[in-house]
Amino acid sequence: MGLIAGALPFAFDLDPAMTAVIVIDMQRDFVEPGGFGASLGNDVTRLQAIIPTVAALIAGARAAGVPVIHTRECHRPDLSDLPPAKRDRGSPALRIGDLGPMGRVLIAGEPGADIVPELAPLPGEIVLDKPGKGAFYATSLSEDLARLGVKTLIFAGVTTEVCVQTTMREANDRGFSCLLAEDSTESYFPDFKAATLAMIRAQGAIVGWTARTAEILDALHG
Ligand code: TIU
Repeated sequence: MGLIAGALPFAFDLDPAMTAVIVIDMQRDFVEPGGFGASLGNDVTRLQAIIPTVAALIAGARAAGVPVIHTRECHRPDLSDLPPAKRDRGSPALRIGDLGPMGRVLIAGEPGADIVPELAPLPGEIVLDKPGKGAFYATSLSEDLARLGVKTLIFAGVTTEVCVQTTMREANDRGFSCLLAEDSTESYFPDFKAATLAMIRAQGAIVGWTARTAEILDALHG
């Protein structure tokens, strides 16, 4: 059991034997120019900057025998899992399913939907394709976590206030203890990231805890 004394809003007990790291949507479509994130008018360089920190978190989890679960926000090529209400938003010039510089935007199997090469899953790691913002909706995540005996989730990935926060809230409602690695997550909007960290740990960890990646790594190996 590793104690993260500096976690907020108060110390967090981490038992690596019951923990998994979940890396949300570190896909080219969100962090590289020409993808979905850029098509929405966002500056993707903010998101690129966390790749080394996320890589360190993943490496530390693997070394500690903690499962790493990767998610990808993407849709089937026939768009059967893309609600019109989702497709009809965003940029009219480059919508989900349209052909962009990295293939069809947010479509499974296209280059843009791939996880960035620096964070590539290892053979045998769970990779979940998810049509929603939350990773529990329309995926096998609940069953996977039950099979692994996981009770605690460490969150990393993008974007903090969209897919990361949605998944944390889903996990919190399902009884998981949730810890967000605050420097392994990023938003296109600094104010939104700060607000998300604050609202997660407000009211006595109403959604979960936050801590820096280095402290989490210490606890994983403590
Ligand atoms: N646009 C934005 O901030 N995020 C997303 O659309 N998806 C995820 O957060 N993965």
